[in-house]
This record gives sequence, C-alpha cells and structure tokens, in this order.
Amino acid sequence: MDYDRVKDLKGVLRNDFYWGYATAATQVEGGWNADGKGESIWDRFAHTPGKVKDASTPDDAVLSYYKYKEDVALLKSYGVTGYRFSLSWSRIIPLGGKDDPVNEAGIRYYSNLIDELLANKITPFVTLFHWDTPQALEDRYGGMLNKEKYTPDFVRYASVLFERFGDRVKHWITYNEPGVYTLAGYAAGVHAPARSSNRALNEEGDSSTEPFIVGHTELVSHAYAVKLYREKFQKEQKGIIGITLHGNYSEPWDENDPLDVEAAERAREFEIAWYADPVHKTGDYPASMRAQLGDRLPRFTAEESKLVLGSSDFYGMNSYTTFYIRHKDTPPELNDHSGNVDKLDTNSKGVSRGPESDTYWLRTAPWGFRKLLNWIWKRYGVPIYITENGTTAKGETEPSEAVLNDQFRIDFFNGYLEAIGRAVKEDGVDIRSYFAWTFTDNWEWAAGYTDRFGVTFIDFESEGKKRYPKKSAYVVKDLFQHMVKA
Ligand code: GBH
Repeated sequence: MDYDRVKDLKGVLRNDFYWGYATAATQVEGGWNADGKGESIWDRFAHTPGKVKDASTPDDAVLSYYKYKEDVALLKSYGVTGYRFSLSWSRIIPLGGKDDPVNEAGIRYYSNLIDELLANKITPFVTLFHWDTPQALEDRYGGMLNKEKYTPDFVRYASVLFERFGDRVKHWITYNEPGVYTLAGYAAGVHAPARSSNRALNEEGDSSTEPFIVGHTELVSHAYAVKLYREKFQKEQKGIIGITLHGNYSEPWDENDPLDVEAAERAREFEIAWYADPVHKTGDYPASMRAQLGDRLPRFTAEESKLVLGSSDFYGMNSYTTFYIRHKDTPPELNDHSGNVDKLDTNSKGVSRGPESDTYWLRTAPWGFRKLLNWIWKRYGVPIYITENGTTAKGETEPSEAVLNDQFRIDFFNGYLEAIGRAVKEDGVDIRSYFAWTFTDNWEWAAGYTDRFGVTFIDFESEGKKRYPKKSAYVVKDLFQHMVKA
C-alpha cells in the first residue's frame, strides 16, 4: 500500500466500521434454475439473442450458489468484517407474488450462507432487490409499472425475509440503485426489462414517462417494506434498514461559469436527489425535476410522502466516478433524464477527470468522491454507508502475474480510501461502512463477462470457475487495518 499518503490516517475510522465486498445474486450465483428457482427478468433478458455484449448468460456465473463455503473462506483470508450480497427474489418465491409459495431450498441456501458468514465473524449486509424482478410478476401485471399490484408483492417478499433471516441479519438494504434500474431498464432500454421509446432496440416502452413511474413505485414499495420492518420486527431484531442509491459526482465544466455551476447541481439533483430528497430531506422530488418534467413526474400522495420521508436509517451510497458537467443552451429534449447537461471527460482547461479503466464510463477520480461525500453529508446529514465502489482495469484477460498484480486497481483503492479517511478526519463526515465492488470477477449485466471488477480473478473457462486472488485484495486489507480504530 501507499503508506506515506495515509500515514496520518491511522485509526480515523470508527472501531465498528464495516468493510468488505459487495456482490449481487444474478452476477455471482449461477444455479439460475436450480432447486426450484423461478425465472427473473435478467434470465429472460440474457436468453434473448442480441441483448448481452458477449452473448453470455448468468446461468452459471461464478457458481457461488455451490461454492459459498469456499467463498466465505476466501473472504475471511481477505480480512473483511462485512459482506454485502443480494437475495434472488425468484429463488425464494419463484413466482414472486404475495400468494405464491415459498421455495424452501432457496431459503436454505441463504440461511446457510448467513450462518457460514457469522461463523467466520463476517457481518452480513443483505440487499432485498438488486434488479432481478421475478419474470412472473413482469408477465402478470407489468412489474413495477403497476404500483398497486406490485407493492403488496414486494412487501410480502420482505416479510418472508425478515421472518426467516432477521434473527441473524441486522443490516438490510431494500433496493440497490433504484435509479439505475429505471434508467437502464426503462429509459435507455439496455437492461432488463428492456423497455424504451427506441423501437430499434425495444418493442415497447416510453422513455419519457416509464422511468419516473417505476422510480415512484420503488420509493413507495421501499417505504412500505420499511414500515413493516419498523412496526413488526425492528424492536425485537434490533437491525437497521435503508436504501442504497447510485450517484457519481458532477463537477462544473467551467467553475467560473455560473450556468455550469448551476448545471452541475441540477445534474446531482436529477441523478441523486431524485431518490434522496424524498427519502432524506423533503418527502418530495427536487424542484428542478418538477420544473423540467412537469406532470411526467408522479406526485406523492400525502400519505406516501409521509411514509417515504425518513424511511432509511442511513444513506446507502454507491459511487464510482466523476463527470464534468456543462450546461446546454438548447431546451431539454423529451427523453432527457439528466437535467439538460452535457457529461464530459475533460473540463474547460482540458484537465481529464481521471485515468481510464476498462469500462467506458468509469475513470479513477478520488477527488470527486471526497466532494460527493461532503455534498451528501451536508444535504442529508445521516450516517453514510458506502455500499459499492471499485473499478475495472485494462488488459485483465488471463491470470498472469501482471494481471494478478493489479496496480491500476491498487491505485484506485489507495486514492478512494484516502478520500474516505480525509472526509472523516478533516471534513467531519460520518461514514460507517465501505464495500468494494467487487469480491470476484462476475457477470457484469449487459456487458457479460467482459468487465472485470473483482479483487479475485475468475477463470470463466475453467471447471468450477477457478479463483485467483489479485494483490488489491491485500492492499485493501492493509489500508483498513491501518485506518479502522483498533
Ligand atoms: C453498479 O451500478 C451495480 O450496482 C453493480 O451491479 C455493477 O456491477 C457495478 O455498478 C459496476 O457497473 O450514462 O455513460 O454516464 C453502477 C451503474 C453504471 C450507473 C454507469 C451509471 C453511467 C453511465 N452505473 N452509469 S453514463
């Protein structure tokens, strides 16, 4: 590790700070139809020709459905104190609905995983939903487009989890990145359930309305699940529950142009405050969004607003990078979802936002990460749980010495973990966890197996998906052992 730069950060993180790795069911489990698991919208998507970049499927993924003991042992060797994973709804309730049967084999798998983690002193952080809606609910009533039908189904799913796992799970996350689910799935149409206005890509959908309808359903159903937890389970189980939001940082392209400064704030509002303001600040959408979107943005009923405001015990934060934001002089297009701005790689002085990874949108920019931590802390003032952050690196195609000695990823973590330490020590931000994305290389959604975010290399061609630790795993361990108070 780059010791000099973090030397003064010894012990700056709370002694109960949780750190480790995050994963998502679809991306790692495999066993896509094993032991009674039902189909999810991502199974359907991946089995539709032309949808995934390398034509791959998550049928086997990393086989963690079968290799969870080996995986927990590896996590243990990485020194982690927490592990964040998501549950597959259709593994637990194959058809998804409130009156549909529970699959005991699915319950057993997660129960075993939780026990194995606890036996190794690793705290489970459990996400209820990481994008994999049961296909049956999509077919039955259009999934999240139908708030009235969907919400009771989601709440019943949540109640099964609290009942069966709540004795051992004390950290719950309802939704992972509701905004990415809506924008990629219903605006761009490049993720499941593959809807948009673009008829060259998708048969159905309306990018100008559906993302906002679906986003509203996510917020309201999240709030009802939290209400259930608080009223029926929290007192006895003593856990915490919240929602995780995505959000990269938006920096003005020209910091001396008030229009760019305003545009950058508007971009943060469209990307982050869309979900965070209703939950953590006002119980309503930001004024900038209402001004641009008018009636295309749903309205909260008085009851919904009351329920949504304060419905997260913490700010769940996923963030990877920073963009430069320039205002546009033309009026917003119908299918704009970003606040009528341009997102750029260099600023007005020609400065790059950071070194390129192997992923087109992702560049290393720890300077923006620290600004974002401050922006969130100032605007919302609730403890921040960082639930995802990480990078790909160019040229990771085989487990060679150079690839396993992943200097690019090491530089990324050195920068971002230093930013966290300084945000806590020098800016007074309250940060309580860090989960790097991700534990092993995995199935990166529509990018298939081409984008490797893991601190563990996976040989996807090999029998049993052989695991090879990368050096970054040990650097992250050293950094946290230095920064977390003993
Ligand atoms: C996370 O999403 C996911 O939770 C996780 O499952 C995934 O594997 C991981 O990141 C890595 O991708 O319009 O060009 O600016 C992050 C999703 C992807 C959302 C990039 C914002 C911006 C694309 N982010 N996207 S661009």
